[in-house]
Amino acid sequence: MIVEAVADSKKVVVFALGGTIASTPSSASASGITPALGVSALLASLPPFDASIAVEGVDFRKMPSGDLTFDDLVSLGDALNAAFDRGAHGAVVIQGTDTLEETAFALDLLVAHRGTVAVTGAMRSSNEAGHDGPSNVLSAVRVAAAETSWQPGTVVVFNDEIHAARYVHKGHATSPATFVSPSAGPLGWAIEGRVRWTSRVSPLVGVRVPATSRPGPVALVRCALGDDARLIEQLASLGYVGVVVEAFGAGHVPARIVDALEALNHEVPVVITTRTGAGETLRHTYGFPGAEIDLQSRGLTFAGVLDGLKARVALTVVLAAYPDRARAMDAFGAIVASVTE
Ligand code: DAS
Repeated sequence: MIVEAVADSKKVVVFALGGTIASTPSSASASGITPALGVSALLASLPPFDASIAVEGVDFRKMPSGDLTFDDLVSLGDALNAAFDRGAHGAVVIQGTDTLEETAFALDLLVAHRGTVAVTGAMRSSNEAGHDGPSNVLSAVRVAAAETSWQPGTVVVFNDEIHAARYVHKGHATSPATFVSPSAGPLGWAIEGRVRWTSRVSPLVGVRVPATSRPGPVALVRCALGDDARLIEQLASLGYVGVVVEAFGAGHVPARIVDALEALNHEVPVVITTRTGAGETLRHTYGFPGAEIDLQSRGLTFAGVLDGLKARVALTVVLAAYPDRARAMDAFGAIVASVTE
């Protein structure tokens, strides 16, 4: 479906996946809203805008974002790469906000940086007062169409702000200002039809997952006061292909679980990140058992500035891309380095 096309226009391909933005009250017999609207309805809700932007819509999925899988994201990455091959200037992904920060980072890794991919959605559905869908989509289209002297890669455009996929976090259960970047702040904003960048991020190292590869399950475990090792000890036998541990502070775990983590790392890669939600893991400050120096000396991998969700996305993708563990972990290290640069 093509919404607008004028000579010399910039093509922006818009993929719709469902979410609150696409949700409407279901039948009289059921209660609550469910994803129902396709891309045509979402684009039809926009006011007339820049004639220089030609928008092409694709119905990709129609589901709550919690039902998306890594297989969906690999397919979406392939579809986005194909759209850029066909000459798209930029792309927009519209989906539910619940897993949007994970989708955005996965696409940042999976889509070759030839144009901006702007991911957006809404916190209020079209039957609610203050529906934020149309303004978010319009801003996302403008960000995707914007001329830049650098490659922003995948960004999240929400509530007028632009966030880097590597830093963005859904920080509120219901607020339209839910997306924040606690470590770095937004990259800029979109207002009055203008896109303003106030900072940049370095290009990410990309990953290509072969169509024949099915991403395996990676566990995400959070350390909590008084934890013992009983969960850690079960993870390999449960079939997980990798584990991400959200550790205390700058990358610390209770001394009593260190041996179990080291043993688990002999079975599958174990990545340590911080549960704090901002900042990065340390490398050479704390010397007690279970702190970063101890854990690194036992072979565990540190995620730097990637939070638990982002580290899990990166680990899932590299393990799907490279059957050889050493090669996969080299790729993981390269991603961490490119994010932390
Ligand atoms: N929480 C909803 C949303 O914000 C549902 C979802 O993520 O699909 O879109």
